[in-house]
Amino acid sequence: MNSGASNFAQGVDMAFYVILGISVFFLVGITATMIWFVIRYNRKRNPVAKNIKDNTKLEIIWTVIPTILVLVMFYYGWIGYMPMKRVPNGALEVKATGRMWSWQFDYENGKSSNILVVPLNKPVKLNLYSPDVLHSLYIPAFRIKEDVVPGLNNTMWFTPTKLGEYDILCAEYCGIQHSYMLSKVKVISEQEYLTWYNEKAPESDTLEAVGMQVIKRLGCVACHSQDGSKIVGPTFKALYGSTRKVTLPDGSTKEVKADDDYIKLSINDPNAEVVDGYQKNLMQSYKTQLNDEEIKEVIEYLKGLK
Ligand code: HEC
Ligand SMILES: [Cu+2]
Repeated sequence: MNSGASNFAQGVDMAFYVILGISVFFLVGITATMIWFVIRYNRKRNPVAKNIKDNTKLEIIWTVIPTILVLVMFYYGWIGYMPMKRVPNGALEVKATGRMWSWQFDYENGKSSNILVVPLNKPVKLNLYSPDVLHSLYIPAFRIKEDVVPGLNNTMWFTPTKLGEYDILCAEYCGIQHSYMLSKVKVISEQEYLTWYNEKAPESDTLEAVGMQVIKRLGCVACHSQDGSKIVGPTFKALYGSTRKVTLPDGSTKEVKADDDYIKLSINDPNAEVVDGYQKNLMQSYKTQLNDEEIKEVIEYLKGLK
């Protein structure tokens, strides 16, 4: 195990080693005693079995010692865990969105990123949000993990104590591409962080290029390929202008042409017209996450994908 890169690493590692130590002690102790008993009390050495009556002293010892050991484990677990629930005032707040199947981090000035960028030695508070199913944000190097639950405002916090890049994983099975829900947390100096935080994303001049950024940022590409292959949803390639059969909520089907209105409907209300051969309820509505302008940009991008 590496030495950890946040303020919680020491407490969590301590609890881990204490419990590991106690477990190893008993594994060795019990195994050795067992082997000794097998030899000492086998039938050759001890032909007549003896009935041993209760022994109060022994019973007190084997009640008190394990109780103390369990409390020791609880104590180290508790002092490692408690600080995780006390967010310091003035922590840098970042909204962390976990969705099928990507992470997105939104900063207070509107900056948005698929990796988490944080300044060294500053407390960071993550406000966890899921628009679809249960996810869990896990940063092993920081020794922290918290569920990202739809409809619940969970939070987590940490202070990064080492420069570098560390893995972010989803630790709650959330569908077929769960294992690809990877990201990074990048810990940089405060100076570099301020530069990063204040730099504007390079302005793309065409709607089409902005549309591609929207699709990447929101992780649509986890379900929609751009090269014609079928993943969870239909490919984006040559989608615009083509015709498809869709199923309406009442079960009837119809043919539709993928024009602007259809694409807008597909994004805002995916279950209104479900493409033949695909499952409904997999894609969530992006109504609250994409405005009309951004939808227009996405449409422009789709038009270009011949
Ligand atoms: C979790 C997987 C998933 C994600 C993420 C997702 N979609 Fe979908 N999408 C689907 C599925 C499945 C369908 C087909 C069923 C349906 O029509 O609802 C679909 C259908 C569509 C269609 C209609 C396609 C066609 O061939 O008629 C469009 C357009 C679309 N999605 C756009 C988007 C955009 C834009 C995003 C990102 C903002 C996105 N999707 C994110 C799964 C997803
Ligand atoms: Cu997940």
